[in-house]
Amino acid sequence: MILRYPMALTLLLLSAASCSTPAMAEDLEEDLFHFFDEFKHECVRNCSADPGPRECRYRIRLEWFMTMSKACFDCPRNLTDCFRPHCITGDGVERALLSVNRQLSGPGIHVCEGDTVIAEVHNFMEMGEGTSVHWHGMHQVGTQHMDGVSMVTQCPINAHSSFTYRFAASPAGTHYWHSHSGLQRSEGIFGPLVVRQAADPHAGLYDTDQPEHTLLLSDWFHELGATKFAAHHYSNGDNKPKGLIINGRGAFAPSSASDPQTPRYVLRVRSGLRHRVRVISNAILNCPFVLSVANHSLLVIATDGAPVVPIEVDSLIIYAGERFDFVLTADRPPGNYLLMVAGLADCDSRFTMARQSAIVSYAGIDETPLQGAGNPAYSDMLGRPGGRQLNPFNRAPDANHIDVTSLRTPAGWPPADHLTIDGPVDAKFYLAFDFEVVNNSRYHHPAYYPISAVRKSDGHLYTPQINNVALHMPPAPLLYQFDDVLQSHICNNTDFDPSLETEFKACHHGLRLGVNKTVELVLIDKGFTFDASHPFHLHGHYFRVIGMEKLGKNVSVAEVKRRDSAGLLRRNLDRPVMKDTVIVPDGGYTVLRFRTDNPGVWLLHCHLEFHVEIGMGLLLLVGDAASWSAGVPANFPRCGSWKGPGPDRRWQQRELRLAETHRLHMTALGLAAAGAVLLAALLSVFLTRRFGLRSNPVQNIETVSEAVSYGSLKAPQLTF
Ligand SMILES: [Cu+2]
Repeated sequence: MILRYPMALTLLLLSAASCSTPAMAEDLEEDLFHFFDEFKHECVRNCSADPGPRECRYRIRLEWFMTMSKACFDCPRNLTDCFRPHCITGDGVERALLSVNRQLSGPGIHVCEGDTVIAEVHNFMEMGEGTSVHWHGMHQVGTQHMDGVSMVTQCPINAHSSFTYRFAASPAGTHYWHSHSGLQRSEGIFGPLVVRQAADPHAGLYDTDQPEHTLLLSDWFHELGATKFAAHHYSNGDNKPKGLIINGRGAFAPSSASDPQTPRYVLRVRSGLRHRVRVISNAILNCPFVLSVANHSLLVIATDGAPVVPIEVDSLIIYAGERFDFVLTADRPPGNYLLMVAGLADCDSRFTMARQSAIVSYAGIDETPLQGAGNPAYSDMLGRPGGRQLNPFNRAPDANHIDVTSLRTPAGWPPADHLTIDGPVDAKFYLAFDFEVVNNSRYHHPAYYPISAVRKSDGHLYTPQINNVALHMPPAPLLYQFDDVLQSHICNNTDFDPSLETEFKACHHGLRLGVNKTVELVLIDKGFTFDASHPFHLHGHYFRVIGMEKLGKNVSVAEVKRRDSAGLLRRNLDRPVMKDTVIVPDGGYTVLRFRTDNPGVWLLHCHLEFHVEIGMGLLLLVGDAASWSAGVPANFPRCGSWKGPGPDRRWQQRELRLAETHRLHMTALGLAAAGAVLLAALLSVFLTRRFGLRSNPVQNIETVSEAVSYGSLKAPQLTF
């Protein structure tokens, strides 16, 4: 025991000496974190010149971290410090977060259509929570078990474990990835996913398409999402985001005018060139973003990955989960211009005025003087007054407010006509939602604090539900453990049982659909309780948005049905836009059509985190259970048995080789520094232990699965 300390000290000194060489610092960094540079990854390339396909490997490390941590040193007083490795600034306000590779946003994945994405997700979250990653926009044809929805398509990845996603990058376009477990998306687990294509129908409209021109927008709390969630659902905490970030950066109002501000994201452009800009909304709460660029117009060319007939606007509104691509032509006098994003609804001037900007900086112009200036007033960030706006918020369209039903898919696109939806409709469903006044047993104890006994100001909770049913997640992934889920707990209410208007119901909310059918969904936002807006996202498919209309402040299902019978619902079948996320006007409807050409269990849900978390979703069960599980590998991790597939073998081999190289390298340095064989051997033992620890997450699944049995599945007791 006594001897150990001097030895440890010697080793510490030695390793400190070794670390002082840049090469060693780099190796340690590579070894402990394996972070990749999103802009220099080998798969970032010109997809016309080099379409591939390639195998693109990524390592994603999820862990708790802090904004403005010690890694930020003297940021923001010293601006350079704000760009140090692992310095996550957010909007400059200190908070705990879940980080991906100690970055915010998580690193972007930029590939070409048809590449295989191989993403190894390591769960280093110390609080022990499970996780999963959803590839928002990927259709996962034939690989539905890679869709990343906990308890639908996979078991959560346990703490101290890893899981490798492997799927074909398709369809092309601007997408993103985010955690699909609990509230982790609100804590920071999200990043861009851009799939470029060899033959883009709009290639002639832009000169550059750089990964650096991808903008991931998010509302941003100044506390944990979990704290905000608990405060809002169990007490009278609000659900209004304070801040907003663009690519993980931004400046929040400082406490005094002399306080320096954290830097905003800089979008570098070149005079005279047309730049393709890709925008993604990771909105967590009801915070639609209006985006505009000072003195520049936006030529919108795609949404949710799919091309649209180009349309020029002054601003666009993007809802949670949506994506828009536009061409920004640098045709103004060289200078710095603000790209402005302002939050509407729960982020507007009645509440938090959440807003943020990025700096569009022309080549040769220094943007640093602007960095200290902070954001303009909220009212100056809403787009040019009287300007043309795409995707308006809760209002009827007119010449200056163009909703997405006015967008058209370019003629001849997509090349395959599998999305034809103008044939007969095989099945039609009305899906109506609102914040229902029901005694939600999760948040209102029926005896101690029923909804009827709690004042609104004390946290009386309205429950967002679809067809008066809350989606309660199954206790095992339906996709391949269908028989482990009680069939009686799968339900829906497409007949609108009136008793459920006042009685809370939760179940594995599901709708069975046949394969290769044309399905029409009429989404209705009844809008009686609040003026909210719910963006709906469908996994595994594109849909066509064929109709959308705001009918009034609110509307009943009966009224929409009556109008439909009378032929009064708007339907356009002339090249309607392809999307996977769409808004439903409050007090109105949106009509979608899609082909059920991708069998599996697919989530259709509101993309606001607090809403889906308490059940505003529906599972589309396309085809039969036997066909779903046939596509899932036999050794895929199961819930309740914890038998895992182990790591990707080739990846692991590469890891072992890498570790071996480091061992040799570090041993050699140890020898040189100490000049003693004995010490080198001790060092080697020390390092072996260290590296043994490092590779644990990779090996963990197998070790645990062989050693431990976790017993049988039990469904929790709820109101079914
Ligand atoms: Cu919602």
